[in-house]
Parts: sequence; C-alpha cells; structure tokens
Amino acid sequence: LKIIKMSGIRTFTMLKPDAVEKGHVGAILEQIASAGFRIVAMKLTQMTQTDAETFYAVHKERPFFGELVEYMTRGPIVAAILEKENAVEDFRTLIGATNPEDAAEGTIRKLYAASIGENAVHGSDSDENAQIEGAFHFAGREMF
Ligand code: RTP
Ligand code: MG
Repeated sequence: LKIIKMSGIRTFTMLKPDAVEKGHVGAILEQIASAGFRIVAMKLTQMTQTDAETFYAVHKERPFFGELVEYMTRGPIVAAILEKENAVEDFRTLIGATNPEDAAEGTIRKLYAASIGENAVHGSDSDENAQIEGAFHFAGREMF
C-alpha cells in the first residue's frame, strides 16, 4: 500500500524582483524543472506593501524588515507552487543559504543572488508554511 502524504509534496516559491529585473526567470525555472519539480501553479504578480508585510509578518521586529518590504514590492515577482517528493527540504537545498556568500556551488542563490537582502528566490521553510504561502497567492482554480 502506497500512502501519498499530500502535505509533504508541495512547496511555494517566489522569484524575487531582482531575479525578474535581471532577466534570470528562464534560467531559474529551467534549473527548478531539471531538479524534478512539477509546476502546480505559476504567475507574474506584484506584492503590495500590505501583501509583503503580511507575507513576512514573522520578520516584523527584525532590523531589515523595512528594507525587505521595499525590496519585495518594488517590481513583479514570479510566484509558483511546486510539487516533488520531499519538496520543502529539497527546494531549500536547491536554492542554497540565505546569504549567497554561504550558499553551496551551483545553488540558485550562489548563481543569481547579489546579497543576503537581495537573494533572488524564496522557498517555504515548512510544509505548513508552504500551504499557507501557496494559498496566500493562488485560488484553488489556479492550482493544477
Ligand atoms: P526566504 O524566506 O525568502 O526563502 O529566505 P530565508 O528563509 O532563507 O531567510 P529568512 O530568514 O526567512 O529571511 C527572509 C528574507 O529576508 C531578507 N533578509 N535580509 N539584511 C539581512 O540581514 C536580511 N536577512 C534576511 C532576505 O531577502 C531573506 O530571504
Ligand atoms: Mg524564510
């Protein structure tokens, strides 16, 4: 009997404004697809100030919060839900450490991120947050 644990197979990502501005969307999506992730939902969108403050509410007391909100709202992002076995953990491995200086060779942040603040890509940090973040950006009819 094969038991499929639905909650464990999806993650949520954003290709952040710097990645879109620099024209890295195609290359990053190619790397994500090559790593075995299936696209469940995807769109180009721009977060409002309220969206970013809500999405990153966990960081609201941090010194970088204002900069983070300004950065994440300054232009369009690509939001996507991705599916793969062990999606959350494997995607965090694929993107690399928050600070590109600490990111492993070949990771998306090592390749495309400029700094700890402008780091090209987001990946959910738990199955629960993947579900919350995906639902924040997508209606049920936009998920396939
Ligand atoms: P993310 O949530 O975007 O996937 O990134 P993460 O888990 O690797 O890092 P997290 O600690 O959740 O931080 C969220 C985002 O805030 C910005 N940041 N700036 N200037 C700084 O010291 C600093 N630290 C974090 C980054 O854009 C980071 O991805
Ligand atoms: Mg995070």
